[in-house]
Amino acid sequence: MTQKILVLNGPNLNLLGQREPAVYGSATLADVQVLCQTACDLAGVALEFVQSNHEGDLIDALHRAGREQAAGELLGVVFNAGAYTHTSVALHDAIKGAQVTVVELHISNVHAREVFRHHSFLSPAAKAVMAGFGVQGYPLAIGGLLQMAG
Ligand code: CA2
Repeated sequence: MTQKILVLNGPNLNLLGQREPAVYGSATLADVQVLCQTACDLAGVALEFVQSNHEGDLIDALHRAGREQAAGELLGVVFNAGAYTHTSVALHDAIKGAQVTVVELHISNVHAREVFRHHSFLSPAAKAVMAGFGVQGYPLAIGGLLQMAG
């Protein structure tokens, strides 16, 4: 059975490439999906790529991912929760409750930015954290998940 990786993107990431190129670069979310697909193709795993602006949808996706991981169908999740990173106890609880392997990802180096971006509710529940590699962080995080699973 081909295993799968879920790349999950939170609020406003659908705007990637359209604004704030100095912070996030000029690649669009569609470009990011191509980067992820290429990394997964090379590794022989399937990719599910999801973006939602809604916290509840992200929680549902994590619960589903936990069930799929328990069934041996999913290796883990690369999760850019956007600004919910800094606000959401519910997403923290969802990662813990679903017992799903999550790599927390940020395009920018959140620690070099405003103080309100320095705290993450997700990091204590995540297996690993990646920040500041731009959109290349996505294939790097996929590689990390594969190494951990391997
Ligand atoms: O660096 C990251 O990937 C972030 O998760 C991105 C979030 C931000 O709130 C986090 O602190 C760090 C913002 C995502 C919204 O991205 C936009 C992209 C282009 C234009 C406007 C927003």
